[in-house]
Amino acid sequence: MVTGRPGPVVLDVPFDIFKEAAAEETPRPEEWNANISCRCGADPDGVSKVVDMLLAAERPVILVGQGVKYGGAATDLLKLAERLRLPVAWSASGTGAIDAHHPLALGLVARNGPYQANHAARTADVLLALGVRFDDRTSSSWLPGYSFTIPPTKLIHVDIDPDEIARNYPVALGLMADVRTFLQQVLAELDCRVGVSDAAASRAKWLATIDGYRREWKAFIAPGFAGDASPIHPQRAAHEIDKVLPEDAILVSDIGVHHNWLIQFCHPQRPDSLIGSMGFGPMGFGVAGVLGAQFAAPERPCVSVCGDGAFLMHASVLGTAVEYDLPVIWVVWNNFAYASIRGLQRGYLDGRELATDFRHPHTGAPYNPDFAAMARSAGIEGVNVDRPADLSDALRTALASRRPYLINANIGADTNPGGAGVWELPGLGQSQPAFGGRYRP
Ligand SMILES: Cc1ncc(C[n+]2csc(CCOP(=O)(O)OP(=O)(O)O)c2C)c(N)n1
Ligand SMILES: [Mg+2]
Repeated sequence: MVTGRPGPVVLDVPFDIFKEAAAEETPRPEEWNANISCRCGADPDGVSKVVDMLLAAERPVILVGQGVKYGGAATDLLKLAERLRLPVAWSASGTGAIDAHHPLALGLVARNGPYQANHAARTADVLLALGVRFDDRTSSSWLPGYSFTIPPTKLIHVDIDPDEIARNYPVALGLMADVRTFLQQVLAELDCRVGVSDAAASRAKWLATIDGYRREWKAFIAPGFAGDASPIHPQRAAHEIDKVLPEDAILVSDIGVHHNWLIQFCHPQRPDSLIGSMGFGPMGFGVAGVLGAQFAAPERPCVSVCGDGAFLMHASVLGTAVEYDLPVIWVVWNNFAYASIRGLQRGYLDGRELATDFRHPHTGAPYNPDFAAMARSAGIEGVNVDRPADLSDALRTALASRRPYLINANIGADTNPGGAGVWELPGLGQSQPAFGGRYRP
């Protein structure tokens, strides 16, 4: 689906259809699509109510999801946020909808989201949710007081898919609309109102409070940036990758614990700077998806960060990159484990582990095939790195080469990214936040 709520579609075509003649020439999809608009606006009374609520709010937060990115609404989001000085948090899928360096950017709301994002979202009096579906990770498994506290927080939920509205949380106001059209309606309504600049100015106290949360969180995570040890500390690895990537790079994440580190510690500047399959989560999305990103954006640097487990499942991509002359880069986050699953086993099964560690049968030492040598066997440059500075140097070299490149990075597996939220596996129990506690209004 390329209109409305976009998403993957399976087309199952029987073989005989391929050799049948079509009655007519197939029209060019972009030509007949161009005249179909799904950008429906919200009910005008609803827009007026939204503006009333935002102007009266004392602790407002905007929460953005995939709908803002797919809906091409990032520019209008920024206009609204700056006009009313509204802080913006995001779900994993909304990452990049606002430049993560922007002073109003709060970060990820999730079990592994930073304190300022989770705490602002869960103490907000009005939450304007745009194109978000409130999945379990974003919502700390819907346990109140960790990601959200709805109610008493008044939720304004805007989505193009009416099935999402009020599905996971009761709404104070639910509006079916295309997010970009809705934002333009709100901006137009603000043009007609008095007191807009007073409302924006009165936000100073709330923003200063949030800055305090941000400082507390920064002090909490500071030690993770410091270590130079080998294997590389995963927080440091995410940081080294983030600092080297140019503004126009597309980082395609795979599924696993590396993904949790990336979405917490990378600072994407554009809506498509950091992409992944955040919902269904199929391993291999990042290993192979980077080829698709490079096809779609031939001039931009495309970098996959993928787990060692997923890379081994999909190593055929090496040949495909050579055949199609795609200068993609893989950073194999080699932690010698299906580490995300091993973490769950350790956390929820009294420390018992099963088949999630990769070890040599005779020595018991961590084992994996030599991924760099695999790359070289395909005619692709492949290097091994063990230290943080070598990781950033290797990535710089890979980016400069404009040729396919594989960096096999030895990264620690025993630390998980902490956050201010939680997660519950039904029947198995609930994790505790690494920072802060439960908010009880
Ligand atoms: C195709 C597929 N199989 C299984 C899973 C369940 N799963 C999620 S993460 C994961 C382990 C990933 O290991 P790795 O690629 O090494 O990444 P890490 O967690 O170590 O960073 C598994 C098995 C999945 N998401 N997709
Ligand atoms: Mg792994």
